[in-house]
Amino acid sequence: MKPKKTVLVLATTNEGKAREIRNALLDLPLKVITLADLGIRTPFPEKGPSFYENARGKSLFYSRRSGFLTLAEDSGLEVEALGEAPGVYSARFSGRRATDEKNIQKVLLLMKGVAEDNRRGRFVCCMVLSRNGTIVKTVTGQVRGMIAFDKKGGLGFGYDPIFFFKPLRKTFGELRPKEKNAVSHRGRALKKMKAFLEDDLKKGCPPS
Ligand code: ITT
Repeated sequence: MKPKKTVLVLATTNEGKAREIRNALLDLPLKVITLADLGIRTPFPEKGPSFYENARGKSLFYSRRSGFLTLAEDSGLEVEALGEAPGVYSARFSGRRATDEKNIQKVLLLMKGVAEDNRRGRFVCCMVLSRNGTIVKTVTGQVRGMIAFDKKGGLGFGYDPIFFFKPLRKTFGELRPKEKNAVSHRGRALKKMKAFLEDDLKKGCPPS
Protein backbone atom coordinates (compact mmCIF):
# COMPACT_ATOMS: atom_id res chain seq x y z
CA MET A 1 0.00 0.00 0.00
CA LYS A 2 1.28 3.48 -0.88
CA PRO A 3 2.04 5.66 2.17
CA LYS A 4 -0.50 8.44 2.70
CA LYS A 5 0.73 11.80 1.42
CA THR A 6 0.81 14.87 3.64
CA VAL A 7 -1.81 17.39 2.57
CA LEU A 8 -0.59 20.94 1.96
CA VAL A 9 -3.14 23.72 1.53
CA LEU A 10 -2.10 26.63 -0.67
CA ALA A 11 -3.81 29.57 0.98
CA THR A 12 -4.02 31.90 -1.99
CA THR A 13 -6.69 33.11 -4.37
CA ASN A 14 -4.08 34.25 -6.87
CA GLU A 15 -3.81 31.69 -9.69
CA GLY A 16 -0.41 32.95 -10.83
CA LYS A 17 1.08 32.43 -7.40
CA ALA A 18 -0.62 29.03 -6.97
CA ARG A 19 0.76 27.81 -10.31
CA GLU A 20 4.31 28.84 -9.45
CA ILE A 21 4.19 27.30 -5.96
CA ARG A 22 2.67 24.04 -7.23
CA ASN A 23 5.33 23.69 -9.95
CA ALA A 24 8.16 24.29 -7.50
CA LEU A 25 6.91 21.65 -5.06
CA LEU A 26 5.97 19.04 -7.68
CA ASP A 27 8.58 16.47 -6.70
CA LEU A 28 7.76 16.45 -2.98
CA PRO A 29 5.47 13.71 -1.64
CA LEU A 30 2.68 16.19 -0.91
CA LYS A 31 -0.96 16.32 -1.88
CA VAL A 32 -1.28 19.99 -2.73
CA ILE A 33 -4.81 21.38 -2.55
CA THR A 34 -6.35 24.86 -2.58
CA LEU A 35 -8.85 26.71 -0.42
CA ALA A 36 -11.38 26.26 -3.22
CA ASP A 37 -10.91 22.45 -3.04
CA LEU A 38 -11.97 22.68 0.62
CA GLY A 39 -14.86 25.05 -0.12
CA ILE A 40 -13.23 27.74 2.05
CA ARG A 41 -14.31 31.12 0.71
CA THR A 42 -13.94 33.35 3.76
CA PRO A 43 -11.65 36.21 2.75
CA PHE A 44 -8.80 37.19 5.03
CA PRO A 45 -8.65 40.98 5.50
CA GLU A 46 -5.05 41.92 4.63
CA LYS A 47 -4.51 45.02 6.71
CA GLY A 48 -0.98 44.46 7.98
CA PRO A 49 1.74 47.06 7.50
CA SER A 50 4.25 44.51 6.21
CA PHE A 51 4.50 41.48 3.93
CA TYR A 52 5.41 39.39 6.98
CA GLU A 53 2.34 40.37 8.98
CA ASN A 54 -0.01 39.71 6.08
CA ALA A 55 1.59 36.35 5.25
CA ARG A 56 1.55 35.32 8.91
CA GLY A 57 -2.11 36.38 9.26
CA LYS A 58 -3.22 34.49 6.15
CA SER A 59 -1.28 31.37 7.05
CA LEU A 60 -2.57 31.13 10.62
CA PHE A 61 -6.14 32.04 9.66
CA TYR A 62 -6.42 29.37 6.97
CA SER A 63 -4.48 26.73 8.88
CA ARG A 64 -7.02 27.00 11.72
CA ARG A 65 -9.90 26.87 9.24
CA SER A 66 -8.55 23.98 7.15
CA GLY A 67 -6.93 21.83 9.83
CA PHE A 68 -4.13 21.00 7.35
CA LEU A 69 -0.54 22.09 6.89
CA THR A 70 -0.99 25.50 5.24
CA LEU A 71 1.28 27.66 3.10
CA ALA A 72 0.51 31.35 2.53
CA GLU A 73 2.57 34.18 1.17
CA ASP A 74 2.38 37.91 0.77
CA SER A 75 4.33 39.54 -1.99
CA GLY A 76 4.57 42.69 -4.00
CA LEU A 77 6.53 45.23 -5.96
CA GLU A 78 8.51 48.04 -4.31
CA VAL A 79 9.61 50.93 -6.52
CA GLU A 80 12.30 53.21 -5.13
CA ALA A 81 11.17 56.34 -7.00
CA LEU A 82 7.64 55.85 -5.63
CA GLY A 83 8.74 55.63 -2.00
CA GLU A 84 8.58 51.79 -2.12
CA ALA A 85 4.96 51.81 -3.38
CA PRO A 86 2.92 49.83 -4.31
CA GLY A 87 4.41 47.50 -1.62
CA VAL A 88 1.76 45.75 0.47
CA TYR A 89 -0.89 47.41 -1.71
CA SER A 90 0.41 45.78 -4.91
CA ALA A 91 -2.71 43.68 -5.58
CA ARG A 92 -5.12 46.62 -5.15
CA PHE A 93 -2.90 49.51 -6.24
CA SER A 94 -5.46 50.82 -8.75
CA GLY A 95 -8.40 50.60 -6.36
CA ARG A 96 -11.13 48.20 -5.30
CA ARG A 97 -11.71 46.91 -8.84
CA ALA A 98 -8.01 46.55 -9.53
CA THR A 99 -6.75 44.29 -12.31
CA ASP A 100 -3.17 43.46 -13.28
CA GLU A 101 -3.55 45.71 -16.34
CA LYS A 102 -4.87 48.69 -14.36
CA ASN A 103 -2.11 48.27 -11.75
CA ILE A 104 0.55 48.22 -14.47
CA GLN A 105 -0.88 51.33 -16.13
CA LYS A 106 -0.89 53.16 -12.80
CA VAL A 107 2.79 52.36 -12.18
CA LEU A 108 3.73 53.36 -15.75
CA LEU A 109 1.87 56.66 -15.36
CA LEU A 110 3.52 57.47 -12.04
CA MET A 111 6.90 56.60 -13.53
CA LYS A 112 6.39 58.79 -16.61
CA GLY A 113 9.42 61.04 -17.05
CA VAL A 114 11.54 59.10 -14.55
CA ALA A 115 14.95 58.45 -16.08
CA GLU A 116 16.35 54.95 -16.56
CA ASP A 117 18.82 55.36 -13.68
CA ASN A 118 16.02 56.01 -11.22
CA ARG A 119 13.73 53.14 -12.16
CA ARG A 120 15.00 50.62 -9.61
CA GLY A 121 12.45 48.24 -8.11
CA ARG A 122 12.26 44.91 -6.39
CA PHE A 123 9.82 42.09 -5.87
CA VAL A 124 9.53 40.79 -2.32
CA CYS A 125 7.94 37.59 -1.07
CA CYS A 126 7.34 36.47 2.49
CA MET A 127 6.08 32.90 2.88
CA VAL A 128 4.73 31.34 6.06
CA LEU A 129 3.97 27.67 6.75
CA SER A 130 1.61 26.81 9.62
CA ARG A 131 0.20 23.73 11.25
CA ASN A 132 -2.75 23.76 13.66
CA GLY A 133 -2.61 27.50 14.16
CA THR A 134 1.12 27.58 14.88
CA ILE A 135 3.86 28.92 12.62
CA VAL A 136 6.27 26.19 11.53
CA LYS A 137 8.54 28.10 9.13
CA THR A 138 8.96 31.57 7.64
CA VAL A 139 11.11 32.33 4.60
CA THR A 140 11.62 35.38 2.40
CA GLY A 141 12.97 36.08 -1.05
CA GLN A 142 13.58 39.16 -3.14
CA VAL A 143 14.82 40.11 -6.60
CA ARG A 144 16.02 43.44 -7.94
CA GLY A 145 15.07 44.84 -11.33
CA MET A 146 14.10 47.98 -13.22
CA ILE A 147 10.66 49.31 -14.08
CA ALA A 148 10.43 49.15 -17.87
CA PHE A 149 9.10 52.05 -19.94
CA ASP A 150 6.52 49.78 -21.59
CA LYS A 151 5.01 46.34 -21.18
CA LYS A 152 6.86 43.44 -22.72
CA GLY A 153 5.92 39.74 -22.74
CA GLY A 154 2.67 37.97 -22.01
CA LEU A 155 3.86 35.34 -19.56
CA GLY A 156 3.61 35.32 -15.78
CA PHE A 157 1.12 37.56 -14.00
CA GLY A 158 0.79 40.83 -12.09
CA TYR A 159 3.56 43.32 -12.80
CA ASP A 160 5.76 40.80 -14.67
CA PRO A 161 5.56 42.56 -18.08
CA ILE A 162 7.07 45.78 -16.64
CA PHE A 163 9.70 44.21 -14.38
CA PHE A 164 12.96 44.23 -16.34
CA PHE A 165 15.56 41.78 -15.06
CA LYS A 166 18.97 43.02 -16.17
CA PRO A 167 21.00 39.77 -15.98
CA LEU A 168 18.71 38.12 -18.55
CA ARG A 169 17.90 41.37 -20.42
CA LYS A 170 14.23 40.43 -20.35
CA THR A 171 11.13 41.35 -18.40
CA PHE A 172 9.63 38.69 -16.15
CA GLY A 173 6.76 38.66 -18.65
CA GLU A 174 9.19 37.22 -21.19
CA LEU A 175 10.50 34.43 -18.95
CA ARG A 176 9.26 30.86 -19.13
CA PRO A 177 7.99 29.52 -15.78
CA LYS A 178 11.22 27.65 -15.01
CA GLU A 179 13.37 30.67 -15.89
CA LYS A 180 11.31 32.96 -13.68
CA ASN A 181 11.30 30.49 -10.80
CA ALA A 182 15.11 30.25 -10.91
CA VAL A 183 15.57 33.95 -10.15
CA SER A 184 12.32 35.35 -8.76
CA HIS A 185 11.49 36.46 -5.22
CA ARG A 186 8.99 33.59 -4.94
CA GLY A 187 11.41 31.08 -6.44
CA ARG A 188 14.09 32.11 -3.94
CA ALA A 189 11.68 31.84 -1.00
CA LEU A 190 10.39 28.51 -2.31
CA LYS A 191 13.89 27.06 -2.53
CA LYS A 192 14.28 27.55 1.23
CA MET A 193 10.74 26.39 2.01
CA LYS A 194 11.21 23.30 -0.12
CA ALA A 195 14.41 22.35 1.70
CA PHE A 196 12.59 22.72 5.01
CA LEU A 197 9.62 20.65 3.84
CA GLU A 198 11.88 17.91 2.46
CA ASP A 199 13.55 17.64 5.83
CA ASP A 200 10.29 17.79 7.76
CA LEU A 201 8.70 15.10 5.61
CA LYS A 202 11.77 12.85 5.98
CA LYS A 203 11.46 13.12 9.75
CA GLY A 204 8.06 11.57 9.24
CA CYS A 205 5.81 14.34 10.47
CA PRO A 206 2.29 12.91 10.66
CA PRO A 207 0.26 13.21 7.44
CA SER A 208 -2.31 15.89 8.12
P1 ITT B 1 -3.63 36.11 -2.05
O1 ITT B 1 -3.60 37.16 -0.96
O2 ITT B 1 -4.93 35.39 -2.13
O3 ITT B 1 -2.45 35.20 -2.01
P2 ITT B 1 -3.14 38.40 -3.80
O4 ITT B 1 -2.94 38.57 -5.27
O5 ITT B 1 -4.14 39.34 -3.14
O6 ITT B 1 -3.51 36.87 -3.48
P3 ITT B 1 -0.99 39.66 -2.38
O7 ITT B 1 -1.86 40.44 -1.47
O8 ITT B 1 0.24 39.01 -1.83
O9 ITT B 1 -1.75 38.50 -3.10
O10 ITT B 1 -0.57 40.63 -3.57
C1 ITT B 1 0.46 40.29 -4.40
C2 ITT B 1 0.45 41.19 -5.62
O11 ITT B 1 1.79 41.59 -5.91
C3 ITT B 1 -0.03 40.43 -6.84
O12 ITT B 1 -1.44 40.56 -7.00
C4 ITT B 1 0.75 41.09 -7.95
O13 ITT B 1 0.12 42.27 -8.34
C5 ITT B 1 2.07 41.43 -7.28
N1 ITT B 1 3.04 40.32 -7.44
C6 ITT B 1 3.48 39.46 -6.48
N2 ITT B 1 4.30 38.55 -7.00
C7 ITT B 1 4.39 38.82 -8.31
C8 ITT B 1 5.06 38.21 -9.38
O14 ITT B 1 5.79 37.11 -9.23
N3 ITT B 1 4.94 38.76 -10.58
C9 ITT B 1 4.19 39.86 -10.77
N4 ITT B 1 3.49 40.48 -9.83
C10 ITT B 1 3.59 39.97 -8.59
